[in-house]
Amino acid sequence: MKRVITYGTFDLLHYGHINLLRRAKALGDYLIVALSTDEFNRVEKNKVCYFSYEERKLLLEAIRYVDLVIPEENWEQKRTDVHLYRVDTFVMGDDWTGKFDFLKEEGCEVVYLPRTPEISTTQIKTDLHK
Ligand code: C2G
Repeated sequence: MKRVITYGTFDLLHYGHINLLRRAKALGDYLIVALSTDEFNRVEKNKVCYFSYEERKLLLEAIRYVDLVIPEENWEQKRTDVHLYRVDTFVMGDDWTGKFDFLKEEGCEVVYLPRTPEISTTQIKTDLHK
């Protein structure tokens, strides 16, 4: 049972997120998504989500690739999460390349996957505003 984890806000869920989650799940048997809480988004990522944590969690739990959704409340929890959840592989989109390599020290494989280029929540909001 190979366990994979990834982190993110996943607001205005779109096919770029789904592409990431599908490929992350393909790297193992069980995919955990650590979902940024509203507080973490606001304070640490300067993001105001359209959907609340509970709504974003509901959406993610409906995705066939996702096995468990946990809260992401701070930047530091990754180091303990990988032990707490017995994670084999940590996955992020390649906009984060290099940023989480320290997790290799915790015995975790670190994989950065290419982002889906043409879609983003910002782009969606801009287009809808036109
Ligand atoms: N993503 C992607 N392609 C896109 C948009 C997003 O592959 N077109 C990926 C991102 O690279 C990330 C995941 O989908 O791996 C979630 O994206 P966000 O919700 O924007 O996550 P982010 O704000 O980068 O938060 O501690 C890590 C942070 O919580 C990551």
